[in-house]
Amino acid sequence: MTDRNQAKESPEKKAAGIYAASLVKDGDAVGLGTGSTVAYTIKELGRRVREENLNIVGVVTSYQSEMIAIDAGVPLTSLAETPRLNIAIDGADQFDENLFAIKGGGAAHTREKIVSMSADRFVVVSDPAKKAKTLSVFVPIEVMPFGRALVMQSLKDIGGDPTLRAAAKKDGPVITDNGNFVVDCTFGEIKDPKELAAKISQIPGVVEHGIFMNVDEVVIGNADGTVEII
Ligand code: ABF
Repeated sequence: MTDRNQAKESPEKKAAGIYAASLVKDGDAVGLGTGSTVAYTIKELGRRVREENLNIVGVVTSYQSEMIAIDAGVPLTSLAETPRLNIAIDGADQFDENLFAIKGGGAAHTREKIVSMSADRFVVVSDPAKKAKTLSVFVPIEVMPFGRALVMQSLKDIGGDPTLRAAAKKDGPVITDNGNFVVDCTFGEIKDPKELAAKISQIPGVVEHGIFMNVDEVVIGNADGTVEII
């Protein structure tokens, strides 16, 4: 990756990302998430492959992570070849103390959900700012372009305020790695993430929403390099 593609250094994200790489064991198949926090994990795994002869295979969740993993020298495979993973590591947009999380700010949550659900252990890496008492950030929803009008109306019907995500610096919508649109929908404070997840999943045209209920632990990095695990 060129410098232009690199996110601003964050000591908190770095601490969490690097610590999570230490959870990966020799022989593991590893799900590699998307985003600036897990990018530290992928690079650290590459270092361990080179310097410690760590023998692993990774499954990526996006083209972005694929490029970082190739650059870092992490050997890759696919879920078709390796359907069961030992561990998956990924970022999040927000999480609560019950380990419900919202993901999809990077428009990769459908693959992230498939990969994380294929893993025996799903670890989220984060900076402290993403911890919330109650989830409240917008829920990213990947939507089949053909169904977008119905999805937008149905989200309003269940109390949401949906916006079609626009591509940065371009006219037109964001297109996911799967060729779909993303609708970002605010619901205010999400008191019951499970119930909301079920309601969104019922809408025809919804490919996948960004509410995750399968997080096993969250590694929160601090600026001094330490981590907290919940
Ligand atoms: C992905 O990257 C997304 O699901 C989530 O939206 C985002 C996390 O962002 P970052 O680690 O860049 O803060 O995991």
